[in-house]
Amino acid sequence: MPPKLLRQAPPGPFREGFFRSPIRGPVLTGILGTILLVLVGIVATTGFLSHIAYMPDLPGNAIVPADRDFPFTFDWPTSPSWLYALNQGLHTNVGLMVIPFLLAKLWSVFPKLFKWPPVTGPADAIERLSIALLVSSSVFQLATGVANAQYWYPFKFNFVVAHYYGAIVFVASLAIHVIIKMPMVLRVYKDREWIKPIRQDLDEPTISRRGVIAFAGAGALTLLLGNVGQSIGGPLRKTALFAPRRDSGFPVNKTARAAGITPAMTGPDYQLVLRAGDQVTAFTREDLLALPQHTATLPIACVEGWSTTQEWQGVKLSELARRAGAPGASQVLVESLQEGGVLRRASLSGDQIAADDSMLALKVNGEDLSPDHGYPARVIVPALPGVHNTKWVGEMTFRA
Ligand SMILES: Nc1nc2c(c(=O)[nH]1)N[C@H]1C(S)=C(S)[C@@H](COP(=O)(O)O)O[C@H]1N2
Ligand SMILES: [Mo]
Repeated sequence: MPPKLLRQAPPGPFREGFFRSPIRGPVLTGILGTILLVLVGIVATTGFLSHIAYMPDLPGNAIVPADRDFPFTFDWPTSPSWLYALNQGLHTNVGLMVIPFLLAKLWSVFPKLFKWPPVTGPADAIERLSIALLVSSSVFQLATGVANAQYWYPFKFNFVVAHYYGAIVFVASLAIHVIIKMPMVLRVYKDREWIKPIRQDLDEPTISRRGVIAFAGAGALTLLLGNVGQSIGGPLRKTALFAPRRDSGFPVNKTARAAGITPAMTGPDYQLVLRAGDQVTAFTREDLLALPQHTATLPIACVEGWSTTQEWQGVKLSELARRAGAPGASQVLVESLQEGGVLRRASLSGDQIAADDSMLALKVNGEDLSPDHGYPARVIVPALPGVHNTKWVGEMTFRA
């Protein structure tokens, strides 16, 4: 028996019958939960795959390298070239589609927030705690994801670190939730009796259950149509009304000015320094242009979900490895002339160096790279996240 104080619910939303809609209940919540489970399954899978493909040297991570050491490289495949664009297109677009369904589901269970007494025992307390974690981590993941894709950084923490650990909390609390609720959801699909309202004294419905699901579905479709153009790129980018910088066919992630790249750094004195063991080799841009040139049409696919496909021309990374004195190199650390920022360097695995189309691009669409797109030279590798396409490359350190 709970203490006397807890037996009588306080007035307002804590009293049964306060919420009047008869369509709330296990059926609506169960169906919305099933839809969300499928969508969130895609978002979580592609999210962790993206993290594997990116493998940043996270601060506070065990793989953080000593100065000039290599961040951990993962041997993410290099073909098909659109692999990462597809992965991240799914992650960001399906992630957006989650929002209306999550809102509908939260509406469907809202009265439970005012359950009285608030906890009935230890098992109930653990379940409610896991739901609190699930709701807050879902909101956190969606809010930080959308903010990042919109180039809006209202938060002070590092996005990649926060979004990654947020995902772990989310998946763990989701697993607990699914295990606890699965029997109820299965019953929804088996037992049609549940369709009847649980209480008879509520108001007449103003919308059907199907109506709620269709309404959330229409919201999801609207978000999808307003964003997917930037994932596909090309002329479709213009249809992406919700996406930032949709007017540019060839978006710029960070301008040369924002990265602190001055004309003096990229002028006649520019040199690309290649290192392999004790060997140091330097190339001017003229020297690089005199090497065998390779041309390939490849996308840049940003973690933020946009992609753009262009025709690149430059020197194959395998050729540079040979010139550096490390033919068949197993890793390379690429460093930008840019002085600060986590994106100033990236590392590539042996297969990624060896891939036929991997290159240090000097030109795009037949013209010199523009300062914002990485002049004098930038990395372009197939199938990898945009973060590996380091701009304004100053040094490459090969490991045999
Ligand atoms: N030095 C440097 N290289 C960089 C970046 C950066 O901030 N600094 N951004 C990366 C990211 S996140 C992407 S998506 C691509 C974008 O290339 P673009 O600006 O030419 O479209 O460049 C990559 N190369
Ligand atoms: Mo990016």
